[in-house]
Amino acid sequence: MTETLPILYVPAPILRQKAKPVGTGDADAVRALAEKMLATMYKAPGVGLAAPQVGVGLRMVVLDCGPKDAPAPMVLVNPELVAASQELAVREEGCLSLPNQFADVTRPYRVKVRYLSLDGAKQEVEGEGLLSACLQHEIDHLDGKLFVDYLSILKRNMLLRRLAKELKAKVRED
Ligand code: GNR
Ligand code: NI
Repeated sequence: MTETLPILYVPAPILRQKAKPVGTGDADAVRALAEKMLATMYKAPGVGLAAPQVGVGLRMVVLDCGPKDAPAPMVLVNPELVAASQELAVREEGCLSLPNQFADVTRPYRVKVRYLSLDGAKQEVEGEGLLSACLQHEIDHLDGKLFVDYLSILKRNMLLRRLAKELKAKVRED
């Protein structure tokens, strides 16, 4: 079994910082990190995970938006949003860094993302629905952005206060 990594919660400062592009030199380390990130994501469980959520300030994300009975892991190195539809969609989102908190978020319905595979090959993926929301949510993490940033100040503050209260209660439990 692959080692999993602790997931950082808001307000960990790295979640608000811009992650750095993955260089060409660190192929083995990046491959090892990808494997640990996938194991961490599946264990959580979640449909995506960005490196800053496990304390690594690199532009790398893992995703699996496939059906449960057919795992479809993806690793995206240096992903970039290159196109987004005019059409928008509302979806309930959660985030492993804001456990148990959910809210409706409006984003482009369809997006195109360019990235490098673990082999350094240029790739493109187009997604709609859950995959689209997930791609955007993960790329946001690399820019220090969280889904609560799309909410009204009132909703955001309510959610962040509830999170702080629940995390405090959780620490008292341990
Ligand atoms: O598990 C997750 N579910 C989810 C649902 C809707 C839109 C985005 C996501 S990503 C999230 C995991 C996570 O926090 N990734 O950064
Ligand atoms: Ni997230």
